[in-house]
Amino acid sequence: MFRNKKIGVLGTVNSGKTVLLTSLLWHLYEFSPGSFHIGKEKNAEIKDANPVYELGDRDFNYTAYRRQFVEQGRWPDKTQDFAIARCTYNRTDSFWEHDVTFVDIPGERVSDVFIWQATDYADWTWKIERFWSGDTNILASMDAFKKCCQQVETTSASASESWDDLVKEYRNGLVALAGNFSPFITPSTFVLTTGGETMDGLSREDIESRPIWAEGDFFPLPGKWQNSRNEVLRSIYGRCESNFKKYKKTVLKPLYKEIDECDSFVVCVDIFNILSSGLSRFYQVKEEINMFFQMIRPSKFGEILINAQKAMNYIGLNYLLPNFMQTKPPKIAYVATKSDMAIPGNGKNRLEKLLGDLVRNVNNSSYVNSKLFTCCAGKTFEYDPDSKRIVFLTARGENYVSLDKWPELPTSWEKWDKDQYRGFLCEGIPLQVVAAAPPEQNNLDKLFDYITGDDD
Ligand SMILES: Nc1nc2c(ncn2[C@@H]2O[C@H](COP(=O)(O)OP(=O)(O)O)[C@@H](O)[C@H]2O)c(=O)[nH]1
Ligand SMILES: [Mg+2]
Repeated sequence: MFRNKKIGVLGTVNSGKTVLLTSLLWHLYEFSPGSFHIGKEKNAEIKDANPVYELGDRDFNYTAYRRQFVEQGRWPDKTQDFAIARCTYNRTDSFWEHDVTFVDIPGERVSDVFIWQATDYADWTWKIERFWSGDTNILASMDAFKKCCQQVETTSASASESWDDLVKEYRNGLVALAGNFSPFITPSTFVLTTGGETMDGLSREDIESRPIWAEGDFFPLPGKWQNSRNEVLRSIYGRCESNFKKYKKTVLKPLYKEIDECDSFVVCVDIFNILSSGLSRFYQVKEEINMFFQMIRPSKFGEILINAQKAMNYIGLNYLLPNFMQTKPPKIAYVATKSDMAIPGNGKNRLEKLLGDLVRNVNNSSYVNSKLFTCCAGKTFEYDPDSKRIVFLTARGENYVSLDKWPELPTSWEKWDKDQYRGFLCEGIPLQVVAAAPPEQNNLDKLFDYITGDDD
């Protein structure tokens, strides 16, 4: 008998989702009791773990990622915006056969929630307009675009010239929002293409020619253009409308459908990146997680369902609910990733506290079960107490930082100086890959037990 579960892994680009999944699958497929401790007694074992490939271009590319680790000492490449990993396995402490699917969800797409919820393009432009008017940062960033819209209404320029002007101004607006770590960059393909490319390392020229969406740009236009007597305005409006429709269908629908089917979620947060990026980044990540559970609201997290479950459980009549509703509360595992960067001493406790403070009030429902984790999926930084140095490998060989140069985590999200945390930006290669065994992990096993288990 199979026990099926679908688990969403949510996080902004570089929060560590792909490495976490690669490392987890690796530990399952090449299980070794000494390096992955699961079960009540911490001595259960995984048997017969096998990948299930069936989705073609959406399959999580485990084999390639693992090979990059082992043969090239490289972190996984970014090749797709979202991916799905499915596997089956047995556990020595369970008689079920487990069939678990992980969905790697880019947090950036959460910004598109207004596109997703709009009934059509006109509805979206109206909602966006209303939303923008309450946010001074967005208004400032989009000021030139709005002026450009007004200009287009009065100019005699051709449709294609006006189109190019509008694209340029909207793109500039998005660039400004991205620079401020706004959580509302939509369409989000501008910051994360469907091929997984971000804006990191792009030159100014690259950015100036970067499409908003490679399949067809679009942006919110004044509603009155739809039925305007000016043919140019009508045609520009029509073009946006049709690209909007296509975007919703091809970029958002497949992803949001997966999200809706998830039973539980792992939310990956890179605290080190937030500390070295500043307060705006903090709000961006917080808002993204908030919007995900409150606006996208995956089915299992819906108020109505949860209230029904709660009430029926309370009066002991759970069996009266239809089968699909007789489930345990959905789970959220909040994970501070890359925990090897927190050095022993102040490290893990502060990391967990910062994570807890960041996600507080995200999900107030008492029927959702949530838990905090600090995880390392591939140990990269190691403290050597003899030399009092943090040692790590890079593509050019071994490197180190002395302990007093390594940033100490703050105790809270009070005002902090991001420059103080620049040290967290240094990159290493996971230490274990040289031996080709699964990367050394920390708490990945605990996370796995929690999120795939039936207790708690
Ligand atoms: N030190 C450390 N760095 C990590 C770990 N996991 C990921 N990273 C770093 O974070 C980067 C982004 O990870 P990735 O999984 O690709 O992020 P994604 O964009 O969320 O899928 C990697 O290239 C590594 O540099 C970890 O466990 N420890
Ligand atoms: Mg990834």
